[in-house]
Amino acid sequence: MTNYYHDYDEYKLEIEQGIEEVFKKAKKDMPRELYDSMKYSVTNGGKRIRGVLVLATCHMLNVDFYTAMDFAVAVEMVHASSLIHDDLPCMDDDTMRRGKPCNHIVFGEAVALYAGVGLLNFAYEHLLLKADSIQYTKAIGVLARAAGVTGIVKGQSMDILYEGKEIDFETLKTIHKSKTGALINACLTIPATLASASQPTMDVLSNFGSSIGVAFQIVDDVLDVTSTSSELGKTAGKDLEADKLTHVKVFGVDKAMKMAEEEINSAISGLESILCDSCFLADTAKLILNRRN
Ligand code: GRG
Repeated sequence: MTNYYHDYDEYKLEIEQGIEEVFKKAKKDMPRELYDSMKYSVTNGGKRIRGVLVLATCHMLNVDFYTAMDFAVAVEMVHASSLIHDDLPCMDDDTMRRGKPCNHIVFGEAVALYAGVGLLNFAYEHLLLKADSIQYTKAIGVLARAAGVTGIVKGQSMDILYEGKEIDFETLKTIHKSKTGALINACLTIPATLASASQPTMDVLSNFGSSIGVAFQIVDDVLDVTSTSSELGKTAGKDLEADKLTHVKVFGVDKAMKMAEEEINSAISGLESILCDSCFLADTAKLILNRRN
């Protein structure tokens, strides 16, 4: 795993440099406060696991590095935009994210709302202005679908609509699959689309993405009750306080972790059938299971 952590940190650094470059170019065209607010949320830390998955999968499938970077940066912008909106008083109503005050605490609710919308649109603008092939354009569609009304927006709206109501476990799984899993899944299928991968490879990567997406959310539920706010960088115990239906509420911590482990094992074993060096992806799956924040 030593090489793995080194490679992960290299990818992370590249993404952070990529974000800085994109923002440097855009600075003169935006109102100062909007720029500061957008940049605050996309550069204020985070594990960059989505961007890293995009870069590593593109590398594995021999996708050109600059194209991979365009998408890694865009995916992190979409993710940051969803976090800004998730923390708003009308949503999760949080005050802390990545160990720092949430966007709306620093810039106010109205600016945070613009920053979230701005980042989302900026991500697509950044990609669409460079789209020079069918694969590139299709991959933008994959991202838009993951972020949109059958992906993150679907999951979050169901989450809000069903708050305080009795829901069954299947509905919970749909919420998680959409809210958290869709973007993680896209981090695997975007590279496969860019590489015009064969259908079997696309399926393996998509299944891998779905399984690690489910595991990611289960571990998130577990960490909400087992970690402290300072470890998490956000308020711990929020699900319990809101009496939210989670894997932990239904199954308890141990069984929930066992379920996450099963998803990770299934994700890793699925990789065996593709003819590429997928060690990095397998190690990332293990990282998701063992993460502490
Ligand atoms: C603007 C696309 C868009 C959607 C708005 C508010 C909302 C609708 C969706 C919220 C989606 C959301 C935040 C789901 C939770 C996903 C999740 C577990 C996030 C935490 O990801 P980490 O741990 O965070 O990778 P870091 O900070 O490391 O990047």
